[in-house]
Order: sequence, then structure tokens, then C-alpha cells
Amino acid sequence: MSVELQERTEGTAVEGEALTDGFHLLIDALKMNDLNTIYGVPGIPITDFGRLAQANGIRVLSFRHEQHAGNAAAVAGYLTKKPGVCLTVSAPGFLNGLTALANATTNCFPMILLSGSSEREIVDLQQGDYEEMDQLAIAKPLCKAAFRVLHAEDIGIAVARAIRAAVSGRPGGVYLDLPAALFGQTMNAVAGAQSLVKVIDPAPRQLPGPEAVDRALNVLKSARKPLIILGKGAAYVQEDETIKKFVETSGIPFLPMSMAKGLLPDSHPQCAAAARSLVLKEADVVVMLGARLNWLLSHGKGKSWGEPGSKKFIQLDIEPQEMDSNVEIAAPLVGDLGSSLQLMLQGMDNSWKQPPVAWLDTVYAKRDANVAKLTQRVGADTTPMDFSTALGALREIIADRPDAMLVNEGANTLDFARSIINMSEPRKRIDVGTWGIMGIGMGAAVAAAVETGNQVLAVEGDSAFGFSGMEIETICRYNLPVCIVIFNNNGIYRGTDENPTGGEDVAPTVFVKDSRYELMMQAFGGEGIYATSRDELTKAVVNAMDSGKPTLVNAIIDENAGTESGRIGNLNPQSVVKK
Ligand code: OXK
Ligand code: ADP
Ligand code: MG
Repeated sequence: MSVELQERTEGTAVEGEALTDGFHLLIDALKMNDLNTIYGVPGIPITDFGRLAQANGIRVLSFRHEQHAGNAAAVAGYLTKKPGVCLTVSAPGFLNGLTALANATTNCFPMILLSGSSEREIVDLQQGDYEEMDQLAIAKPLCKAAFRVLHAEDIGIAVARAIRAAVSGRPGGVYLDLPAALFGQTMNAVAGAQSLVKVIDPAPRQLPGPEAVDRALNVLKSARKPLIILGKGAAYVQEDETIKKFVETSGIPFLPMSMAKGLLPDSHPQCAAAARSLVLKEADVVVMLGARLNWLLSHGKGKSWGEPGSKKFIQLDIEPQEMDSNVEIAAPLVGDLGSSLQLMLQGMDNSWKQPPVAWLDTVYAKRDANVAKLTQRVGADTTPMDFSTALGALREIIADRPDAMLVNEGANTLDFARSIINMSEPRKRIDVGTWGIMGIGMGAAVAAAVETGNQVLAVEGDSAFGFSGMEIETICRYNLPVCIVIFNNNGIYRGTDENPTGGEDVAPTVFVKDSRYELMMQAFGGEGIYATSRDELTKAVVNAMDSGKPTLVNAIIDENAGTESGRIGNLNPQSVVKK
């Protein structure tokens, strides 16, 4: 959009010339590329940018802290395959957003962090400007790409570069540094419009070579005990039908990583989620679809993977350097997942034989036994509630509402929910991802509601909730259909630890007993409910999900119920020296 200026602040004024400025060029560049939502926190020097963006039809959602705005942008990127946009003020606001940018990059979520910054000349001479910081240098190692724009006429190109960097190849976070002076720069409106770039084919297909496909097919055909692992990269690519066809044509059991749950339903006859240990140990050929052999898969080696040398890996990924990152990959297939799978499927026509029945029987017998045990456990109705009782209630609610978005963080609350709450549609589960980060909860809940329009259920440990709890005001302000259930067991892992000195301070893992989190929600006009039984919890959540009203349910869990770090206690070094 252009503005008619009577006077120009700099350069040669041409009376009546239609001008545009940095504010409007940035808005136009984002809109031209269908980036129509901004998650951010206003302040110097981007306050007016937010106002103008809203005035020009961009949805601008303000948060109480930049980290949560950034987490929302990252989740928006994951759900839409377009970069989620986060907007922050200079130095401190930028740093607050940076955790989310780094987390987005680690998780391969496309995101652009737009941050205002202070006067370049003063920052570079370190003369002590307001919020002085060399933000570009600091952002660089923590994201996929980082750019600074100094001239209004470069805004179009800068936004185009940011979009391409965020979504092409392996997606990730991009930083765009916007010094305050940029926004007020003016230029001829026609030249300005011409300087904008509509990005064509931002994430181009990338096909693997035919020899790589043949190699992968040959390894797969040699398998006696094949396994497919689905990662969140497979969920991200939105090639749901192709993935389903590949899994079903192959007849191979699949194991979903946590955010890939629902890509094919957990109730699918080939799902091996409930036989995890067995399939990892026993499989002889493992097909990795958009999943990495990182800590979440014990790096593809060690005790949980059975005898050394007993596995061959076929890995489908868009990032060539992912191959051999932890163990040898027998058949690397580098390309976009949809194209790679289609080529695999072509090669499987007619000649494909189903996996040996003995293998399938072993896997599914183990799965069925584990499912039967779990089903019994979650039918319990203990008061005070333990994790199984409370999650058993939520499991039924999600089963009845397969399109609800589930956000999940915590230690025990995360680990129990992952196996207890079945998912049946793709990209409905958002959790702590690759880093095991705490604090994604409310940002993820906002983005899930905004980007899908669906009902959101956020299942939160009491500790995890604390990291982003103030954003319940944001949820109430925008009247989002978010129901938060806090698993309140009075502390981190559990509420029973004691101070061994007998001193006044409680143990480092313990919170105020019986905290009334539901009152926080009431303070902002939302529904706040205190639930001590399975029945009360069910009623409260069903009401919330039916009404769509912002709701917080304080679910009281037995304070003895948790274990240290949930299922990853092995990563927690413990002192053997007793003092
Ligand atoms: C799974 N299982 C089931 C089902 N699903 N049984 C019955 N029914 C169903 N539906 C079984 C499965 O076969 C396993 O049993 C067991 O349940 C656990 O499964 P799962 O999938 O949860 O796997 P596991 O072993 O926990 O996986 C390891 C992991 C996971 C590393 C991938 O723990 C994970 O994603 N962790 C992330 C944790 C995290 O980031 N935490 C941050 C917290 S911070 P067996 O018998 O087959 O093994 C924190 O806590 O401290 O700082 C801190
Ligand atoms: P999980 O934690 O579920 O195992 P990861 O985040 O570790 O999943 O892995 C996701 C993988 O998906 C990354 O290695 C990433 O490069 C890959 N990926 C992302 N987009 C594509 C794509 N279009 N085609 C193929 N692989 C992709
Ligand atoms: Mg707790």
C-alpha cells in the first residue's frame, strides 16, 4: 500500500509522488506470499508495524512473552508447511524469541523470526544504544539462515530468501533482522511494488536417483523382519495418502514416533507402537520415514537395538547429511518423502511379497498383549487420581473427537499420555519434540486453535504449564477453543520430595501444595474447574470441548504418583557420593 506524502524526509522530494515505506513493503511482501498471521509481542521498534499489519488484513496475535509467540509460529509452520511468522522487539525480546527459533530449527519446523533491532551505526560502534545487541551474529548459529535488511528496496528479496530458507530442503528457523530505521525509509510506490517477490515453488520436489531407489528396494526385499518407523517429518510433508499406500502395500508393521502418531491410526492393524521394545530389538531391516536416529531412538545402536550388526537401515530423508549420522545407512534415499515413496511404490508393483507371517504374528501378539494390559490399567477409577485414571478419562474423550488437537508436555504427563491417548488422524499431536523442551504448551495450543480452527486439548504437567501459564490470558483474549488440563501432583515428577536438612525451604522439585490453578483462568474470564475424580475430570473436559470455551481444569493427581524424569530417568545423572 502506498502513502501520499506532502514532504519527504530524505532524498529528492517529488511533489505528489506516490510513496511507500518499509512498514508497508514488509506487510505487502508477507501478504503476497500468503503469510497472513503474525505471532508476536509489540514494543520498540515494531509497535506500529503490528498495528499497520492488522490494519492491512494480517491477523496479528499478541502474546505476553516472545518465547510463546515463537513456539506458536513454529507450530503454525509445522501444521501448514508455510513458515510461521514471529515478531519481536529488539535485544531482550529477540532473545526471548530465540529459544523458539532454535527449537523450531532442531525440530525441522519452518519459521521466520522477524525482529526489530536498534540503530546499526550505534550498535556496531558499541556506543550503548537502547537495547543494543548484534542480533544477527547471535541468531546465526541457532537457525538455518539469518539475514539483515538495511534498505527498503531489499525487503522483497529478503522475505523471499527467508521463505525459501525456511521451507526448502530440511525446514527450519530463519532470522530476519530489521533495524528500526528500515521501517521509516520511503521509496517510490511503483518501484516498491516491483521490488516484491512472490516465491514460486518454495519447497521444490527433490527426486532420488533410480539407483538409490533400486538399492532401497533390494534391501527391503531381503528383509525377514522388516519395520517402518514414521517420524514427524513424515507427518509434516502432508503426503498422507502416499504414506498410507506404502505402509499398506508393504504389509510391514510401523512404529510411530510421538508426533507421527495418528499419521496412520494407532488402531491400524499394522501399528506396532505397543510392541516398541520388541520391534526395535528384533527387526532386521528398518525403513526410516522422516525420522532421525537421535536420542529418541537410542542412536540406532546399543542394547535396545539387539545384536550389533543385526540391522540394515533404509532411510528416506530430504537432508543428505542425515545419512550415517549415527550408524551406517545401507540404503540412503535422499529426496522429498512423497516423491521417494512414489518411486518405491512403483518398484513394488506385482513383485512385492508380504513379510513372513511368523514375524507379523510375533509383533502383533506382543502388541495385543500390551494393549490388553494397558486397557485394563486405564479403566481404573482411583481417587486421588493417578496418571492412568486421569489419562484413561482423556483417552475416551479424544477417541470420540478424532479431529481435536492434542498438545502434551511434562515428564510423566507426557510419557504416560503418549502411550495411553491413541491418535487417529495426522498432525493432531504436538509435543516437546526433539529437544524435550518444556514450555511449548500454551504457544502450541494457540497455534493449533488458530491454524486449524479445531478444538484443542492441552495436557500439561503442573511444572510444564508454569513455563507458559501466563498465556492463558492470550487464550481468553482471543476466545480460543482451548481446554487445558493440568496434572497437578504438587511438583516436578511428584510432590513428595523433602529437604534433607530439615530446613524451611522445600525440596527443589516441590511446589505449593494444592495450588488453585483454575482460579488463574477465572481471573481472565475463562472457565476454571477443580477436579478430584475421574468423573469430575470427564465432565469438565467434555463440557469444555463441547462449548469451545477457554477452560482450565486443575486435575488433582496423587502426589506420590510420578517417577523421576518419567521414562527417561536414565538420562539423569545421579550422585553416588552421599554427603
Ligand atoms: C506404547 N506402548 C503401549 C501403547 N503404546 N502399550 C499399550 N498400548 C499402547 N497404546 C508401550 C510400548 O510398547 C512400550 O513398552 C511402552 O508402552 C512405552 O512406549 P513409548 O512409545 O512411550 O516409548 P518409550 O519407551 O517411552 O520411548 C522412548 C522415548 C520416549 C525416548 C522415545 O520416552 C520419548 O519420546 N520421550 C520423550 C521424553 C521427553 O522429551 N521428556 C521431556 C521431559 S523433561 P515396551 O514394553 O515395548 O517397551 C524431564 O522430564 O527430567 O528434565 C526432565
Ligand atoms: P522424529 O522426532 O519424529 O523422529 P525428526 O524431527 O527427528 O522426527 O525427523 C524429521 C526428519 O524429516 C528430518 O530428518 C527432516 O530432514 C525430514 N524431513 C523434513 N521434510 C522432509 C521432506 N519433505 N522429505 C523428506 N524428509 C523430510
Ligand atoms: Mg508434576
